[in-house]
Amino acid sequence: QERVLLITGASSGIGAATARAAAREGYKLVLAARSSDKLAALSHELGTDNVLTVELDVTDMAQQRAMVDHVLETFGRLDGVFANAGRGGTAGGFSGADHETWREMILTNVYGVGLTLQACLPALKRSAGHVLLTGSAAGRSTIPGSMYGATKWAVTGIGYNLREELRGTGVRVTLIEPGMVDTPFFDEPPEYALEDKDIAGAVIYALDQPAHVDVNEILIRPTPPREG
Ligand code: NJP
Repeated sequence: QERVLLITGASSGIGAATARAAAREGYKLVLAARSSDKLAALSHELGTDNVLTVELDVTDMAQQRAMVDHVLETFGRLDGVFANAGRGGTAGGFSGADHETWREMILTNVYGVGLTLQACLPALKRSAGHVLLTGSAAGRSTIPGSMYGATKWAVTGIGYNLREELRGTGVRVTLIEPGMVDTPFFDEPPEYALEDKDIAGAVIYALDQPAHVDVNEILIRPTPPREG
């Protein structure tokens, strides 16, 4: 039976690259983000009938629940959720950053992940499915003045606490923790960075392990350039 994978933040970057990789692996896909035009273009590119696109703002619980209802009506099951939607922060540190940007970022990166989980967990428990979360290397280290990093520390905590809550259900939880990835997340390309498909490969690796293998977390950083 083909497995059904839902990806939030599927309209660009890591989420879109994961959709491409998962389509090659034969997954049925649910692609969710706010930009329905980009999702439609990606679905067209994938060229398969096994794709459902859903316009979703992860901060809206009614939309999250409607999405899961739509998934179950369409595919009858849900096997994996990649809670990947997220946004960056703003310069200025704790003394001076724009606090309205903080609000949007915390709502998207932390609250939105919680809502995706709450909406999806009943279906995932039925299928003994898999939760994957886009944390960050920034959720494992310190960045001076970074509220963004703090939101990703929260995602690390969600992963750990969720795994304990789900113990005995068969549902696995994997934290995907990228360093810099060259995606539209950045206005300017980073000096050196991973590619979005590098992260997609890690997601597929974790998903494709046999049921007795629980990949807890994958931390991936770009290799610094050779000197000299
Ligand atoms: O960035 P980008 P990435 N509701 O901007 C969606 C983390 N990360 O792929 O809604 C629903 O290409 C947005 O879609 P749209 C990062 O924190 C990155 O790099 O249409 N969706 C788009 O599909 C994030 O968690 C790096 O605007 C919402 C997607 O999120 C994840 O990787 C390093 C939304 C963002 O795609 C993917 O980011 C790292 C909302 N309210 C962690 N708000 C890196 N790039 O270096 C945004 O450690 N989206």
